[in-house]
Amino acid sequence: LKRGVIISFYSNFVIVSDEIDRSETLCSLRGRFKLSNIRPFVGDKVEYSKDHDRGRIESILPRRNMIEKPRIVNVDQVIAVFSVSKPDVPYSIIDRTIANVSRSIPNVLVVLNKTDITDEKKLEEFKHIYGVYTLYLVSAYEKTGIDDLRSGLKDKISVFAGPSGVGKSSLINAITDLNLKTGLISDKTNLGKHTTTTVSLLKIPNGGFVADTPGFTTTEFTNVAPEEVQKFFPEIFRASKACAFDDCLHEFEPECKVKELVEKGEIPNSRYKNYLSILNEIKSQKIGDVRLDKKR
Ligand SMILES: Nc1nc2c(ncn2[C@@H]2O[C@H](COP(=O)(O)OP(=O)(O)OP(=O)(O)O)[C@@H](O)[C@H]2O)c(=O)[nH]1
Ligand SMILES: [Mg+2]
Ligand SMILES: [Zn+2]
Repeated sequence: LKRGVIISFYSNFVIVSDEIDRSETLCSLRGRFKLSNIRPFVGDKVEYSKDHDRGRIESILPRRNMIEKPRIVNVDQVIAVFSVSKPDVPYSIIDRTIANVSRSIPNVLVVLNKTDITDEKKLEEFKHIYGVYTLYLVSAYEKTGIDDLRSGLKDKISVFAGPSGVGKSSLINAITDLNLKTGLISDKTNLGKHTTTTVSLLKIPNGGFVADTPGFTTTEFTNVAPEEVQKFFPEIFRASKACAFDDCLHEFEPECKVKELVEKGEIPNSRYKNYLSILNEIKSQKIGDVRLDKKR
């Protein structure tokens, strides 16, 4: 049996990209597999058999993780894309977005796009605030930083996320060879009338896959415990180990390392402020929940 990754999903078929030579095979879900009642998703690592040009999925290997809307499994990292010029995305939205995506996929890389229209002062500020992350400063227009970014994506499944208009699709176009995207479906088969039912993984020429996800980014926080919020701020979480109290939330507690580092300017003020804002939002939700419970 061969192994590969499901890169797109059609009504009764999937396209599998081979693990070794990356060749694409149209695979059916018939046979033994269909009986097992497990639905495959984009990103699934599969075993498949091949007879002439047609393939058949035989089994799905265990999944490592899953994101919803759109559904993708086995995601290695999220590429959180922002701009601070046209649109000038506020740091509060940037921090909420990063916090939110890192709930499902802890490995977050940060990209600042549109550096061609961003002044030096804003660039430096962004680098200072988000230096705790693996950071790429790029321009999809001028194609600067694209090779670096592409090497950060090599051999991985990366999902792009971020506010509307920051240039996610433009960057994905710059990174991938878009001719590959539709090649198999439109040229070699008669599946033209089938439309994709979910997102597709796009091949990066040097290795790896990317997915564009307009719907992935929400800024709502539900089902998060107050003590979890700091985990979405790596510099705060790191410092928290040196707080006097194990359950320190870095608000009013004494001997708090986080507050000390904020005062020294080693943790950016905006990061701390946005941490507190998410924390308080979650706490007020909890209070709301308790009140509801009492009424019942
Ligand atoms: N100046 C400049 N403009 C850019 C750059 N990259 C993208 N744009 C422009 O920004 C606008 C939005 O780009 P998209 O790639 O559609 O943004 P997106 O993040 O995919 O947006 P959604 O699909 O709505 O989430 C377009 O007009 C692009 O031409 C860049 O590097 N520099
Ligand atoms: Mg887009
Ligand atoms: Zn603390």
